[in-house]
Amino acid sequence: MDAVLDIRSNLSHFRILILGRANAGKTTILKKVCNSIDDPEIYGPDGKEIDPSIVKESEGRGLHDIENQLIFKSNPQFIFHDSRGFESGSALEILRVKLFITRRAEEPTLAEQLHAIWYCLPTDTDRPLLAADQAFFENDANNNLLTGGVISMIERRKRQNERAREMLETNFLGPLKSKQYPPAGYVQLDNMLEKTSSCHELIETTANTIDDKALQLLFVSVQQNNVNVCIRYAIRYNLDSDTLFEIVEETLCWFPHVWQIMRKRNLELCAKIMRDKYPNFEQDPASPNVQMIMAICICAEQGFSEGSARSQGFVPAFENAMEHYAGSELEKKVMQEYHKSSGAFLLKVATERLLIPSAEAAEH
Ligand SMILES: Nc1nc2c(ncn2[C@@H]2O[C@H](COP(=O)(O)OP(=O)(O)O)[C@@H](O)[C@H]2O)c(=O)[nH]1
Ligand SMILES: [Mg+2]
Repeated sequence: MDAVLDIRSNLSHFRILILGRANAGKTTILKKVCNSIDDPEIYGPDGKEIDPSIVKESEGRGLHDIENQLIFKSNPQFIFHDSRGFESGSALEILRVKLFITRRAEEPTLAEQLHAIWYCLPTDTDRPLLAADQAFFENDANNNLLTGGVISMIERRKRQNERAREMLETNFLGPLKSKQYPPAGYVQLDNMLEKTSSCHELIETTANTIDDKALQLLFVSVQQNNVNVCIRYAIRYNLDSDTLFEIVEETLCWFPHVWQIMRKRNLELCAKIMRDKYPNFEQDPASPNVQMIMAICICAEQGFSEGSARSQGFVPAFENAMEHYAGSELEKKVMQEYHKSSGAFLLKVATERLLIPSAEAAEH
């Protein structure tokens, strides 16, 4: 894990190419992923910021520069490249995307490579897949992406009735699954314009389809949308950790707000807090790691959406949360559930948020 943490430490951004026809809902999805109501800032390939009015003008003329990097202020750790894909079927457009993907795959540093592709297809249409869309999934340049790259297909707008589902299977999923390089994951999105809609599934599916652990860690600890995915990965990779320090490190590293303070000293402080609360854990080789992992996850979760427990405030908030959690009724319930059915329990924990009173509320 140390090597994975080192690689992750040297990466500041997760880079995604989002492809899809004009009005497929790309920008709307990206805003949701980054919890932003504002448009992204645009940077050229040289990293220099570009005046959005210039971009708007060229977009108006149908030009869309895949090389530009889109960054949202609300989550600057994602870099997006946006392309209208193969809408016009124009050979030039297709070539541009292919070249971009190939060139990015050849970049010597992981930071400059593409880490995922989101391919958007609005399926609220009776038009079948375009030949150009199909050709994309035959292209081995996409597969060269594999430094952990993924190709996910996102379908905007849920189709509810039986006939709609049939059409989806016949017109879209069926043909794509039979391609040489079918999408690694597939997500059907709700109406993204609704306040209650979420992109949790997109985050979850993307994380699951990344096969490089350092990139997986990067993605999970950069996204700030789905805390369950952090918990799930913290558990998945941690059940056979040996020492309390290792458990603390390998659990906390999946949480975006904790990543900012992933320094040895802070981790040692957290491990000390745990040692004080669970003095017998390290003495007893039969102690289940899961009790520690759960305690850490539940206490770390607090800060995920609360500014107060971020950065410098994390360790005190963690201590406060642990004060309330260790030995509490909630912990008993968590462990009872675990002993009843460990596999199902882990899934339950990861899908239901087990909250304890927030550190702030507890002070009043
Ligand atoms: N009904 C509905 N409209 C959407 C949805 N997502 C985006 N839109 C609308 O579709 C239009 C195009 O969306 P946009 O995100 O700009 O698409 P882009 O061209 O692919 O970036 C906008 O008017 C959005 O408000 C959705 O899930 N449902
Ligand atoms: Mg757009």
